[in-house]
Amino acid sequence: MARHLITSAIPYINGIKHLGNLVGSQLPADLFARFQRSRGNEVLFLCATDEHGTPAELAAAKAGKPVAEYCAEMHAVQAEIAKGFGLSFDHFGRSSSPQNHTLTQHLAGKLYEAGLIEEVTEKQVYSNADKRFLPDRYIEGTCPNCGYDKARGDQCENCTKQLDPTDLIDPRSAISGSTDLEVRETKHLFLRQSQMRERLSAWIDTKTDWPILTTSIARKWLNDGDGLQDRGITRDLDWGIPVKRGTEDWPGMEGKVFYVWFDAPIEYIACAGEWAEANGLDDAAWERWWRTERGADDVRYTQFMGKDNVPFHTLGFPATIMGSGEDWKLVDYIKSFNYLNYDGGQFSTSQGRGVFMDQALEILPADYWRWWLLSHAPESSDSEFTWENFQASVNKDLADVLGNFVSRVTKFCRSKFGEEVPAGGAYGPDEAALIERLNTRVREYEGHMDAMEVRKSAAALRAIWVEGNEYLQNAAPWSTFKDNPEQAAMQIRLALNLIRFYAVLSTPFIPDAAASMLAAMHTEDDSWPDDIGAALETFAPGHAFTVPEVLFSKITDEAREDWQSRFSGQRS
Ligand code: B3M
Ligand code: ZN
Repeated sequence: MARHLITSAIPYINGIKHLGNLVGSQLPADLFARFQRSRGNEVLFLCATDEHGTPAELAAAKAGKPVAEYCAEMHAVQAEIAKGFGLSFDHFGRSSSPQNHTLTQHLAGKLYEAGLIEEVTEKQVYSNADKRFLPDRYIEGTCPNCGYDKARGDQCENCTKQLDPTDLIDPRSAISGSTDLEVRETKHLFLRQSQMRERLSAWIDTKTDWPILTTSIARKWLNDGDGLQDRGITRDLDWGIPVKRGTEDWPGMEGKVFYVWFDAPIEYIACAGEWAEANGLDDAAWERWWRTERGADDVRYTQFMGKDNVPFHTLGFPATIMGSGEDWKLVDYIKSFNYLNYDGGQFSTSQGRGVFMDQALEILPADYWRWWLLSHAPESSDSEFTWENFQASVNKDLADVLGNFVSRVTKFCRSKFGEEVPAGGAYGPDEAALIERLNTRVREYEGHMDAMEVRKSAAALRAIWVEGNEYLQNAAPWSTFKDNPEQAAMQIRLALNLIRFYAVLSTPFIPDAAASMLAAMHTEDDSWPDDIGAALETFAPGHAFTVPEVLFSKITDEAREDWQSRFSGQRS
């Protein structure tokens, strides 16, 4: 049995995420976690809210709440929505947890001992109007790289370039809008990433199986003139993890906190500790996932994230854990995604453009969204959500292909044989041929799922559903029934077995519908079909079932138009 540690990029606390965020990290991570569990592997799937830094402070200020209170509330909100989408985290933690405080301070201490942290007196932007230093996102201005006029002090949202606040052209305070800014001296800690350039480069070179998107971004940062610079890991903020080395105070760093991008990835580790605590387990229980000397050597660790997060995961976080000199597990595979666009433009949290996770669940069940998003995941390039495409895909794939199959088979059986698996006949050459085809397709599906080829997996699954429809169409039990009821009974028995088989295979994509299918078939047997023939003889004659409610309703043109106009403007 393999052991999979799986993490999704941890979403910022500052509001509800849009569907583009979802498909770029949490959702494909869930697909992979569910698949590995279905295969009988041991999985620890972790996610958390990213609670520090300027995004949290700004959002709390906007909501008129103390930041700790705001974070606690938003964590609960995000956890609830994640549940609504069927995201099967083993734990949904918080980067503000005591575990993360301790571990972040501990790792900073180790990096300091290893000579990888430098104390630098630097010049920073100070706002006279706001009477404070303005780090990162508290400063907006024009990007020196692409000219975008709403670039933030840490990164340009438009061209993804990482920035320092002092790089911005025409800077202004994001708090007050004031341009009365001056540069003052203040002391900060820098992680000497540049010292680790060769080690990181050699490590990336071994990752020949990683998506090009991941390695090309990593190489760009390693090799560009401005690549792998030493990076400031402290900030002048109230909210965050106080700067300490281990448990000791750090002289000169009073009142400062670690930079959010320093402590956020460390939460991947701390979250395992939170998971253990929440489940009454001891330290050994989580360390076997994270410490190579305590069993994590045989763990396969996969991270999921959008492309803008790749530099921090290929370079920043590995520099932290390698540099500590301790036996932390390094990531084995980074699956990264391009962007999902929305109806001719970009999804935007700041502008409230597109469909957000809470709104999506208000209008349709999670599985509709899961199916569309995963089957259109922005893997090799950016992809686009349009309402027409969404409607077509839901209506065809889910309603016509899968839903209709389940409904036809169960209703036909009920009308001719009653609500139980009928006896009579034996599988013949047509059934053997179907089993053969399904065998090829299921092995192909497994291959794509193992490789995290999300779109190809969806296409393979759909092809498996189509096989059932084609079989039914050719077998035509509704006509065989007249002359040869035994033959029709056998065909329907196979089709009823296919419903369970489809539920099992489809669970990673559409868990709620799959659960309804298993419930309709009165079974809890969700074992993976290693042997297709055997899987299609699970139900003995006489096994009872219930005709289920409609699995997927079609999206009407009226509903589509209604949503189209409702979501065209700003989120209210
Ligand atoms: N919170 C950015 C994002 O949500 C950031 C990811 C942290 S992963 C350690 O896209
Ligand atoms: Zn830019």
